[in-house]
This record gives sequence, C-alpha cells and structure tokens, in this order.
Amino acid sequence: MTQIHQMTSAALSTADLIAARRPGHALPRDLYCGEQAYRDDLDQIWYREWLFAGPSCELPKTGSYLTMQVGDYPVIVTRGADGRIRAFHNVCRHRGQRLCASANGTNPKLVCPYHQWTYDLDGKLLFARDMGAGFDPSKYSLKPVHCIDLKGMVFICLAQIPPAINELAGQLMRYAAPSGLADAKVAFSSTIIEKGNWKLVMENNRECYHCGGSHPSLCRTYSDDPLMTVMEGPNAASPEILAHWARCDAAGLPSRFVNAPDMQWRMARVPLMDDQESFTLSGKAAVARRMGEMPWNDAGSLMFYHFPSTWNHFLPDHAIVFRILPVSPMETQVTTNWLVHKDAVEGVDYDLETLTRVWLNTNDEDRQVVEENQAGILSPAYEPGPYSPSQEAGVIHLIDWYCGLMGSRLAQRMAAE
Ligand code: 3BY
Ligand code: FES
Ligand code: FE
Repeated sequence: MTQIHQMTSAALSTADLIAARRPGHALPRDLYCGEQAYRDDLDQIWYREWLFAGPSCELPKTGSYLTMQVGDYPVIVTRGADGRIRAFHNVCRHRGQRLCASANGTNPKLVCPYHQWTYDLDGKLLFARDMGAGFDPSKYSLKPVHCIDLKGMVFICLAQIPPAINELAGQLMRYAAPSGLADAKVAFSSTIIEKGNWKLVMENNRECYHCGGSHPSLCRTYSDDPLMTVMEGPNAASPEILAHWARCDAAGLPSRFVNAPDMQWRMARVPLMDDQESFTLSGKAAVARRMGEMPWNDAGSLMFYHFPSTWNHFLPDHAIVFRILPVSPMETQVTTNWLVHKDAVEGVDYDLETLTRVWLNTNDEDRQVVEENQAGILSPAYEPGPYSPSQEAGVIHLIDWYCGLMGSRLAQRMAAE
C-alpha cells in the first residue's frame, strides 16, 4: 500500500502533492526531498517573499557588507556613505563576475575582482577601464534588490514587486524598539549547514514537543510546557503570560501576541521559566549592560518569527537573531548572531562562553534532530503522521501557510501557462 502510494506520488507535481496533503499532518515525502519541490519553493517563496538578511549592526559603518546566497541569486547588502543600507545583485555588470565572495567585510567601494570595474556603495558604476568613447557608465549600475531596515532588522526581497510589509514593519519596529537593536553590536556569529530541507528546519523551530528530549541546556530556562508558551491572541494565554503582559504594559513594553492573519509572522514577549533572566546555563543575564531601554532583567524573551527565513529572541541582556537559507533540497544554512549593547565590553561586561553556550548547544541539537528527520523521511516507508494539536500548533501554522501560498501561486502559474 505504502509502496504503491510512493510510486504514484513520485510522478505528481508540487501542486498535486500540496492538493493531496492531509491537513494536520506532515507533508508528503517529495515536498521534503524532491528537486522539483525545491525549485518550486525557490520560485514561489524564496524569490518572492521578504527575507531576513541580518541585523543592521552587522553593517556598523560605511562600506560594511554582508553577502547571502538565495537559491541561484548571490546578493550583497551594504551600508552607504549616507548611512543607508542597500541590497544589490552581487553580479558585475561587465561579464557577470560575482563581486564579493566573502560572507562579511568592509569595502570603501565595490571593486570587481575580474577587471576591476568599480562601483560606489549606492550601486553606481564609477570606473571601468578602456571601455571606449561611446561607453555610458550610467547604464551599468548594479541591479538593486528591495531592502528595508526595520529599526535594526534588515529584510530583502528579490521580487520585482514585493509583498506588502507595512503591517509587519510597524509592529516589529514598535515591539523591538526597547531592545535598541540599531545600537547593538554583533558579539558572536555562527553559520552551520543542516542536512535537511528548509521546511524541516523551520518546522523544528516552531514546536517545543522535542525540547525535553533534545535540549537539556535550553530547558533550564525555556519551558517546554505548551501551556506556558502557547498564546492565541493579545488576551488569550496562560495566567502567567497574561500577568507578564500586564506588567510589561505598565512599563510601556509592547509584549502582547500579535500576528499576521495567515500566521506568516508573530511576535510576543514571554517570561522565561521561574522568571529567570536569560538563555544561559545559570539563568542569569550573560551581559551586565542591558539592551536599549529594557527596564528589567526578567522581562523575558520577545519572540519574533517570520516565514520562511527567521526566528528571534530579544532578551533584556542580549538578542539572538537567526536566518535560514536553503542550500539544496536537503541542505539548509543556519546563521545565528548574538547581539549585545554596543558599549558592552567583552571580558568585562560579558564573556562569549556564557553568552553563547545554550544556543550553540541548542542549534547543534536541532541540527541532529533535523538530519535524522530528513533521513527517516527519505525512506520509501515514510508516511506523513499527524501533528499534535496542542504541542505542534506552530508547525500547523507553518505548513498551512506554506500550502496555502504554494497552492495559490502554483495555480496562478498554471493559469498563466
Ligand atoms: O527558538 C524558538 O523560538 C523555539 C520555540 C520552541 C522551540 N524553540 C526553542
Ligand atoms: Fe567584473 Fe569584468 S567581470 S570587471
Ligand atoms: Fe529545538
């Protein structure tokens, strides 16, 4: 029975697989490992949605840049002399060289390594040697990519016309304002590759059903009891969370659950277990200098996710920002940045081991879970099982969002063909 099902499903299109999926259940195998589903995910989601690029403090000065590979598109994000952050296709307008190979750095100008065409930080071609009398450099600016800095959280979008971002922008800027992200610095950065489809990485992040079995260090401070962490609205949560929100309201700290109607994003501030301060082994703050205007050490975590590319924890003493990017059907890059107040001094106000231990452990534990999940799904005997409605509501939100968007966009594509 299972075998026959698998043989037929191998021939199905992504649209057919999505139409045939069982709501409330994990996805069919080919959506987690197939080349076609991967191409469709890139075309319909990764090339069309807003994606988290990084915190703006990763680009602290004029000429600071970061690069990211979104499917087939190399992108560079850089801060101009006017302080503005812009994104460009990381492709030279001469013969197409990738302009910048490193993940991070600082350049006064963007100089192509092949024949040294030289671009200003706003993308204008400043200099191209021996191109003849009729050559018009103004026709060869770098191609721009949409880019927006939401008070310290930088997003890009590869689409010609990006989806609306005003609702998210307003809420995120309001919620994250007390964290002073633009006045932070990157204390530590880690990039790992998980051998699993990007949806498995995001699914894993959206539930804590696995936390007790996998995350001994995170579970010291983050409760895996869904009653403690699940919220359904600005006034619908556990008594403990409601009490935390009331206290935060009184201090002017935006905290209540807010979400996109399709659950593409959500933010809410929740207390840590037993009012502990931070994701450290001791539960105490890792950084002596608080972020931004945060009023107390025990304000909990402002949690923010945005599909498909990011989840975040904004704590009183530091912030941890995560970015995922698909690398291949069964590989995903996960970049984590630990942010602290820009005036906090390493060795005086914090030490990196204390700051990073819990989430370095947690990321590695999640990597193992995701890789074993992928390995099991690759079996022809795999059959999508049901999600727990209480423990895995966040995964259901992710998969419903994914199937809804893919279903309608693939139908539009077929109609246009
Ligand atoms: O990092 C997170 O936001 C999620 C929440 C539940 C599991 N994981 C720790
Ligand atoms: Fe960039 Fe030639 S390809 S200068
Ligand atoms: Fe986890």
